[in-house]
Amino acid sequence: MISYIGIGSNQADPAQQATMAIEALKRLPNTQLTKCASLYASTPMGPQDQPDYVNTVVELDTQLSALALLDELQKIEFNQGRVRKATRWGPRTLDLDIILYGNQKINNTRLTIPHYGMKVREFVLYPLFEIAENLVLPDGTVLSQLTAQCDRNGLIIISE
Ligand code: A4P
Ligand code: MG
Repeated sequence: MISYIGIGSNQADPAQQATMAIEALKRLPNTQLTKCASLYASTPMGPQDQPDYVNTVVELDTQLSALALLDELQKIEFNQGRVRKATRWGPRTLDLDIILYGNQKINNTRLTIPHYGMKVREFVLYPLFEIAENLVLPDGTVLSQLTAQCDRNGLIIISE
Protein backbone atom coordinates (compact mmCIF):
# COMPACT_ATOMS: atom_id res chain seq x y z
CA MET A 1 0.00 0.00 0.00
CA ILE A 2 1.26 3.46 -0.86
CA SER A 3 0.83 5.89 2.02
CA TYR A 4 1.82 9.53 2.48
CA ILE A 5 2.98 10.78 5.86
CA GLY A 6 3.05 14.44 6.89
CA ILE A 7 5.90 15.45 9.17
CA GLY A 8 5.81 18.65 11.23
CA SER A 9 7.95 20.14 13.99
CA ASN A 10 8.50 23.55 15.54
CA GLN A 11 10.51 22.76 18.63
CA ALA A 12 13.96 21.52 19.62
CA ASP A 13 15.70 22.01 16.24
CA PRO A 14 12.78 21.28 13.90
CA ALA A 15 14.90 20.45 10.84
CA GLN A 16 16.83 17.90 12.90
CA GLN A 17 13.55 16.48 14.26
CA ALA A 18 12.23 16.06 10.72
CA THR A 19 15.46 14.41 9.56
CA MET A 20 15.43 12.03 12.53
CA ALA A 21 11.80 11.16 11.82
CA ILE A 22 12.66 10.35 8.20
CA GLU A 23 15.47 8.06 9.38
CA ALA A 24 13.07 6.33 11.79
CA LEU A 25 10.48 5.88 9.03
CA LYS A 26 13.14 4.16 6.92
CA ARG A 27 13.45 1.55 9.67
CA LEU A 28 9.72 0.69 9.94
CA PRO A 29 8.92 -3.02 9.66
CA ASN A 30 7.51 -4.33 6.36
CA THR A 31 7.81 -0.84 4.92
CA GLN A 32 9.98 1.02 2.45
CA LEU A 33 10.40 4.76 2.27
CA THR A 34 10.07 5.36 -1.46
CA LYS A 35 10.02 9.17 -1.81
CA CYS A 36 10.89 12.14 0.33
CA ALA A 37 10.00 15.78 -0.36
CA SER A 38 12.27 18.70 0.50
CA LEU A 39 12.15 20.22 3.96
CA TYR A 40 9.98 23.34 4.01
CA ALA A 41 9.76 26.23 6.47
CA SER A 42 6.14 27.24 7.11
CA THR A 43 4.24 29.92 8.99
CA PRO A 44 2.33 28.53 12.00
CA MET A 45 -1.26 27.62 11.39
CA GLY A 46 -3.28 28.42 14.51
CA PRO A 47 -1.74 30.44 17.36
CA GLN A 48 0.83 32.84 15.90
CA ASP A 49 2.92 33.18 19.07
CA GLN A 50 4.89 30.03 18.28
CA PRO A 51 7.97 29.36 16.15
CA ASP A 52 7.77 28.61 12.44
CA TYR A 53 7.40 24.96 11.52
CA VAL A 54 9.49 22.65 9.43
CA ASN A 55 7.23 20.41 7.35
CA THR A 56 7.68 17.70 4.77
CA VAL A 57 5.88 14.68 3.33
CA VAL A 58 7.24 11.21 2.58
CA GLU A 59 5.89 8.31 0.57
CA LEU A 60 5.88 4.85 2.13
CA ASP A 61 5.24 1.52 0.48
CA THR A 62 3.97 -0.52 3.41
CA GLN A 63 2.38 -3.83 4.27
CA LEU A 64 1.26 -2.48 7.66
CA SER A 65 -2.43 -1.88 8.19
CA ALA A 66 -3.40 1.75 8.69
CA LEU A 67 -3.80 1.22 12.44
CA ALA A 68 -0.49 -0.61 12.75
CA LEU A 69 1.14 2.25 10.84
CA LEU A 70 -0.45 4.77 13.23
CA ASP A 71 0.94 2.80 16.18
CA GLU A 72 4.42 2.94 14.64
CA LEU A 73 4.14 6.68 13.96
CA GLN A 74 3.08 7.33 17.53
CA LYS A 75 6.09 5.36 18.80
CA ILE A 76 8.37 7.57 16.72
CA GLU A 77 6.64 10.71 18.04
CA PHE A 78 7.07 9.42 21.57
CA ASN A 79 10.73 8.54 21.03
CA GLN A 80 11.41 12.04 19.75
CA GLY A 81 10.48 13.79 22.91
CA ARG A 82 6.81 14.00 23.49
CA VAL A 83 7.98 15.44 26.77
CA ARG A 84 5.30 16.90 28.97
CA LYS A 85 5.61 20.66 28.88
CA ALA A 86 4.53 23.14 31.52
CA THR A 87 2.30 24.76 28.92
CA ARG A 88 -0.60 22.64 27.86
CA TRP A 89 -1.52 22.92 24.18
CA GLY A 90 2.04 24.03 23.51
CA PRO A 91 3.73 23.30 20.17
CA ARG A 92 5.28 19.88 19.84
CA THR A 93 8.58 18.43 18.77
CA LEU A 94 7.12 16.06 16.23
CA ASP A 95 3.76 15.47 14.58
CA LEU A 96 3.34 12.56 12.17
CA ASP A 97 0.04 12.39 10.32
CA ILE A 98 -1.19 9.78 7.87
CA ILE A 99 -2.25 11.98 4.97
CA LEU A 100 -3.34 9.18 2.62
CA TYR A 101 -3.43 5.39 2.78
CA GLY A 102 -3.76 4.11 -0.75
CA ASN A 103 -7.09 5.12 -2.14
CA GLN A 104 -8.89 4.27 1.10
CA LYS A 105 -11.33 6.37 3.09
CA ILE A 106 -11.09 5.47 6.77
CA ASN A 107 -13.19 6.84 9.61
CA ASN A 108 -12.92 5.30 13.04
CA THR A 109 -12.18 6.48 16.56
CA ARG A 110 -8.43 6.57 15.94
CA LEU A 111 -8.16 7.51 12.28
CA THR A 112 -9.58 9.86 9.72
CA ILE A 113 -8.03 9.30 6.30
CA PRO A 114 -7.59 11.30 4.13
CA HIS A 115 -6.30 13.62 6.89
CA TYR A 116 -9.02 16.18 7.60
CA GLY A 117 -6.81 19.21 6.93
CA MET A 118 -4.86 18.08 3.91
CA LYS A 119 -6.90 19.88 1.25
CA VAL A 120 -6.26 23.34 2.62
CA ARG A 121 -2.83 23.15 4.24
CA GLU A 122 -0.07 24.55 2.08
CA PHE A 123 2.54 22.73 4.21
CA VAL A 124 0.92 19.41 3.21
CA LEU A 125 -0.12 20.14 -0.39
CA TYR A 126 3.15 21.56 -1.73
CA PRO A 127 5.48 18.85 -0.38
CA LEU A 128 2.99 16.17 -1.44
CA PHE A 129 2.79 17.66 -4.94
CA GLU A 130 6.59 17.64 -5.12
CA ILE A 131 6.66 13.82 -4.82
CA ALA A 132 3.25 12.87 -6.27
CA GLU A 133 2.29 15.45 -8.87
CA ASN A 134 -0.25 13.23 -10.63
CA LEU A 135 -2.05 12.14 -7.46
CA VAL A 136 -5.84 11.93 -7.34
CA LEU A 137 -7.56 11.81 -3.94
CA PRO A 138 -10.07 9.06 -3.03
CA ASP A 139 -12.93 11.48 -3.74
CA GLY A 140 -11.59 12.22 -7.22
CA THR A 141 -10.05 15.59 -6.38
CA VAL A 142 -6.93 16.28 -8.41
CA LEU A 143 -3.95 17.23 -6.23
CA SER A 144 -2.49 19.68 -8.76
CA GLN A 145 -5.75 21.67 -8.69
CA LEU A 146 -5.80 21.84 -4.88
CA THR A 147 -2.20 22.97 -4.84
CA ALA A 148 -2.79 25.61 -7.52
CA GLN A 149 -5.67 27.02 -5.43
CA CYS A 150 -3.70 27.09 -2.18
CA ASP A 151 -1.71 30.18 -1.19
CA ARG A 152 1.91 29.37 -0.31
CA ASN A 153 1.52 31.54 2.81
CA GLY A 154 5.28 32.09 2.96
CA LEU A 155 6.13 28.41 2.54
CA ILE A 156 9.74 28.00 1.32
CA ILE A 157 12.09 25.11 0.68
CA ILE A 158 14.94 25.08 3.19
CA SER A 159 16.74 21.92 2.09
CA GLU A 160 16.29 19.64 -0.90
N1 A4P B 1 -5.82 10.76 14.11
C1 A4P B 1 -6.93 10.77 13.35
N2 A4P B 1 -6.64 10.73 12.05
C2 A4P B 1 -5.29 10.69 11.96
C3 A4P B 1 -4.39 10.64 10.86
N3 A4P B 1 -4.84 10.64 9.58
N4 A4P B 1 -3.06 10.61 11.12
C4 A4P B 1 -5.82 10.77 15.56
C5 A4P B 1 -2.60 10.63 12.41
N5 A4P B 1 -3.41 10.68 13.50
C6 A4P B 1 -4.74 10.71 13.27
O1 A4P B 1 -3.26 13.33 17.19
C7 A4P B 1 -4.45 13.13 17.89
C8 A4P B 1 -5.13 11.88 17.37
O2 A4P B 1 -5.48 12.05 16.02
C9 A4P B 1 -4.23 10.66 17.34
O3 A4P B 1 -4.23 9.99 18.58
C10 A4P B 1 -4.87 9.81 16.24
O4 A4P B 1 -5.60 8.73 16.78
P1 A4P B 1 -2.18 14.28 17.77
O5 A4P B 1 -1.00 14.22 16.86
O6 A4P B 1 -1.99 13.99 19.21
O7 A4P B 1 -2.94 15.68 17.71
P2 A4P B 1 -2.56 16.91 16.89
O8 A4P B 1 -1.67 16.57 15.74
O9 A4P B 1 -2.13 17.95 17.84
O10 A4P B 1 -3.96 17.33 16.37
P3 A4P B 1 -4.19 17.75 14.96
O11 A4P B 1 -5.62 18.23 14.91
O12 A4P B 1 -3.78 16.72 13.97
O13 A4P B 1 -3.22 18.96 14.90
P4 A4P B 1 -2.94 19.64 13.62
O14 A4P B 1 -4.24 20.09 13.06
O15 A4P B 1 -2.07 18.77 12.77
O16 A4P B 1 -2.15 20.90 14.10
N6 A4P B 1 1.44 24.93 11.42
C11 A4P B 1 2.33 24.61 10.46
N7 A4P B 1 2.84 25.57 9.66
N8 A4P B 1 2.74 23.31 10.29
C12 A4P B 1 2.24 22.29 11.07
O17 A4P B 1 2.65 21.13 10.87
N9 A4P B 1 0.74 21.66 12.88
C13 A4P B 1 -0.16 21.95 13.80
C14 A4P B 1 -0.83 20.86 14.54
C15 A4P B 1 -0.55 23.33 14.07
N10 A4P B 1 0.04 24.30 13.17
C16 A4P B 1 0.92 23.95 12.21
C17 A4P B 1 1.29 22.59 12.07
MG1 MG C 1 -1.11 14.69 14.50
